[in-house]
Amino acid sequence: MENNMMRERILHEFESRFGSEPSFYASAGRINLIGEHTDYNGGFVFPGAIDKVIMAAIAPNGSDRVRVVSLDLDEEAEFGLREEDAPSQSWARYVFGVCREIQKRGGKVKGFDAVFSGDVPLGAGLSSSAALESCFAYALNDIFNGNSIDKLELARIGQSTEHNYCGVNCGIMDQFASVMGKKGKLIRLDCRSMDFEYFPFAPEDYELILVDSRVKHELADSPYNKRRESCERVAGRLGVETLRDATEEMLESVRGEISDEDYRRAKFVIEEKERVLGVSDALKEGDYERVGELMYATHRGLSKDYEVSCEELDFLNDVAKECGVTGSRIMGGGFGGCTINLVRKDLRDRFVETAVSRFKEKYGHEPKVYPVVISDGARKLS
Ligand code: GAF
Repeated sequence: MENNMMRERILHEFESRFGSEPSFYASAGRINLIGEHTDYNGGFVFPGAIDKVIMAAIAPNGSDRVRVVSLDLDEEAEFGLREEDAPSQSWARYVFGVCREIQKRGGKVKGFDAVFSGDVPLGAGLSSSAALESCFAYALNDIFNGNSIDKLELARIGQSTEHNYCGVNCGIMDQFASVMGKKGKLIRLDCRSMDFEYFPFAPEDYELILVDSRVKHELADSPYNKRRESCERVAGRLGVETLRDATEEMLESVRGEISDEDYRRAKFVIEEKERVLGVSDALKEGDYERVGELMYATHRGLSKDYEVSCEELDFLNDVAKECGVTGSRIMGGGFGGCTINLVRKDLRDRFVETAVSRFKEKYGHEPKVYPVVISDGARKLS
């Protein structure tokens, strides 16, 4: 949806429901070039914000109540700002969680009215939830706190919202990318030190294409949390804080004492850490073929060792390989959603046509295809 159209619809709804004059904020979904399930292991990730956003109109209402409308779901929630006021709708818990996490950090939140909408596809692994959290965290920091909370803390507010109000024990990658994203730039983030570097990403001969299997991915109560538990168990066994500090040799030395499943989970994470560093070097040298090889290796690891793929995503990965696509892999938490594909521009149309027709032939519905446009993260709209 064009952002202007989205804004018009939101404004129309806001005016007819609340009658006051709102400010507008937006934050983005994200992609990740490489570095999957490494964030909660203290490793490296390589995300960027995209041109798909959650946008909200917000105005203080002088009360201690929050009234929020989700335009896309056509639902409204109203809640207070104490812990016992948590709303029951799962989408509203993201907004409530952000309010509470700001308050827990000593920040201010008073009553407000809000209407939001978005074009980040839900359950596609593009982190619509981080976009929603970041949008409200950024807005409430601006409206009630004079922007005194720094941006990294805004990302942490979103992450704590997931942990404490939404049941997902996620890492920091999605919220970080959503808050810190910059147009045309990917971010290599070290999730242990939180040091980060922006990498311009605009290769002349390649583009990034997402192919969405439309297998819905839902991280709450999913095996996502179990993956994290496996990693923490192995780190505990090795006596290190996170698997960031583990090596293949260390893992081999305890192989007989841990389950085969935990062994494979940890093996993936240790290998993935090296792949992200390999991609950073390859990007600096403009070696996109090497970037692609590492992406395929990540897919194999996510599918065979980390076991977060599914038949449809493995199929899309195979089709990409057969078409000669440079790099392809499942992206995000897994269990459905998209593959991310690094495709030579001259191959783009043939790949997209083949992927869509072969997928439809096998699964009876077309996958969705999105070109990736690396864009700005959380912001106030003028
Ligand atoms: C999800 C989580 F929210 C992230 O923190 C990250 O772990 C990702 O899965 C896997 O890399 O998007």
